[in-house]
Amino acid sequence: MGCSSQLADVTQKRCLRYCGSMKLIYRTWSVCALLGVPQHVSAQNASHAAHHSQTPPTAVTAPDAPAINSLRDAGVAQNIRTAALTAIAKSASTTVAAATLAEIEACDACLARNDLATILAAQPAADLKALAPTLVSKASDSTPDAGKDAPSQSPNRFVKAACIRAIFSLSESERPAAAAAWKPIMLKTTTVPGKMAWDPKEFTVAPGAIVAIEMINPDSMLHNMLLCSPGSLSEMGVAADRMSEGVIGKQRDYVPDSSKVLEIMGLTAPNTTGVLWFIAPTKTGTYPLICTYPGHWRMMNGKLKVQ
Ligand SMILES: [Cu+2]
Repeated sequence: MGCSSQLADVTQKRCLRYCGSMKLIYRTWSVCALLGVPQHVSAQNASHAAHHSQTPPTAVTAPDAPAINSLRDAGVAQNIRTAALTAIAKSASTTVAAATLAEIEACDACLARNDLATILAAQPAADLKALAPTLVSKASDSTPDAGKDAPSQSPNRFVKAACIRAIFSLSESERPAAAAAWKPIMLKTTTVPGKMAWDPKEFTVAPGAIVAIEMINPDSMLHNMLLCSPGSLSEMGVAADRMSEGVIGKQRDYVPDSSKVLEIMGLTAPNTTGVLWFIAPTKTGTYPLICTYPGHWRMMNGKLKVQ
């Protein structure tokens, strides 16, 4: 066998191997197409994907931004979150309420925590009553937040606030006895149309108090409300303004990626009401309340005095 025929032989073998691989890839692809196998078909996958991969079950994508995780990120419509939670609940043969609580616990300090708490509180009373013993035990768990010197940002406080909020969404006669000891401070403010302001804008609460702020938005603009670390108003405001430049800011509801953001009431549409339940910081001080919609913070800020 000459040199040229050897070369032809090798080339032919490679070609056959290549064609074989392509056929296999094509056949696999065709079978998948025929079976209609989507990328994230099962709820189990949805749950798994939500926590362990970059590709969430119901991703909102944009060309120059990472995929949004419907269970962890801000800027996701509530119906998308609810669909993901419903899929998880179905696969685990549990209620959406139980699945949502599990996600809140897995969330730690994720940007979706208040939205998830809203979904939990909106679940049917029968499901919340069934979950009540768990909600009470988690709400009463004082381990990480106990004591004056405990960190004021323990992620556990999000779980506690969500559980208390869910219990208080039940009518008084439906609540477990333990709830009688909880005295939430119900605060209310209204956005002033065209003024980029809240009325009122200053509140005082005790350290560690259970607080609910309701923000009624009769304005024609979107507004949010973030509780941030003392002295961080300008830093958070500038960070928020910077988020107006790319699509990521919009996707994240203009919530700066900072540990100084303590509590998040997401963007609240015109003529709707936002609600934020939280456990007040254990450290006394003046905590800024900020609307981080770009351009709003200089005028639209307030104070939560913890004393
Ligand atoms: Cu605003």
